[in-house]
Amino acid sequence: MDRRSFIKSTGVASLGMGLNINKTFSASKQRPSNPIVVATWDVKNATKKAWEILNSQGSSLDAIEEGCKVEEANKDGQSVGIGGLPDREGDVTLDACIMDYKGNCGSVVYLKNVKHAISVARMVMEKTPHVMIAGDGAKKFALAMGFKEENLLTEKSKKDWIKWKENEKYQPIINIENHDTIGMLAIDKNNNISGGCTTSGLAYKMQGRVGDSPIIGAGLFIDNEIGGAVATGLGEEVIKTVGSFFVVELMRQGYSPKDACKFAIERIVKKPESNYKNFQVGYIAVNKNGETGSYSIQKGFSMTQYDIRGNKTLDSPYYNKMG
Ligand code: SD4
Repeated sequence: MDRRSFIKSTGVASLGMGLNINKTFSASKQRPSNPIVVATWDVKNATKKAWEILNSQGSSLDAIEEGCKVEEANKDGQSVGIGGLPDREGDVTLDACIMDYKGNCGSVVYLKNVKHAISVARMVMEKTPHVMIAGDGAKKFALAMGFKEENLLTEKSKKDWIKWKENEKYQPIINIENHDTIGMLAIDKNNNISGGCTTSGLAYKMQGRVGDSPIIGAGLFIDNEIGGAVATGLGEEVIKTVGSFFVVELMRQGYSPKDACKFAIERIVKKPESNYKNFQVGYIAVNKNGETGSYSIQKGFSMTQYDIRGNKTLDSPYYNKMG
């Protein structure tokens, strides 16, 4: 089944193209008939876990946390949780954030030795008066909350890092094909939207570097009246355009999720002297109707969607047709 028939389009989308600037999303009172979860890249085990929770009356927030945890615990995934590729000094550092349907959010930055960064982010949201906690403080907080300290650098990631050190290319390598940083959006049976994002960031990043993934508005944004969006790829470019917030605000103006993602990608590639051919950014989005969409700069991005029709990974439309 191709994406066009898989993702139902509405008149609202085309009407909204650049016209309804101040219009509140007109279909926001409609309820989706089923829960739905979408995630960046091919992460069917993660969407399956989230779907099980959604389908048994669980909240979108629980679905997001448990779904993201599947990838964080997967040692073979080299851009999230345990097994994530380290920074240049060999340290694995995690960034994550979570946002619920009430507009609450929590985030951890530069977290070491605790694999479930998404759960720590949720604890920041629920147990502290703050939104972001970083570095040593984040780890201290996690351990105080009962999280287990463990070595996140697997033998495979250590080997890859040692090999990388032979040349030590200063530029981060943007592997556009095999990311598994996970950004996830879910709507539950009560029609409430939550989202999360968790990553070990760019492989071999400078020590202390933080990407878009833990930054609310850049890596993730949820507005329960409108929808949600989450980003993957070169975080610096997402931060510069406050990408996920932008996608949600475009949906508020009436853009379909796919068109909103496309517009936000074009904002990046059309910047003066953009070197977009050398990096990847991808967005996925869902609106209050349960319509979904994605768009990326390069070929190779995908979105996994689990709804009543099943668990499917869909190739994303993309901007750079020249390769
Ligand atoms: C970052 N956006 O740290 C993340 C990396 C990523 O798939 O998404 N990788 O910039």
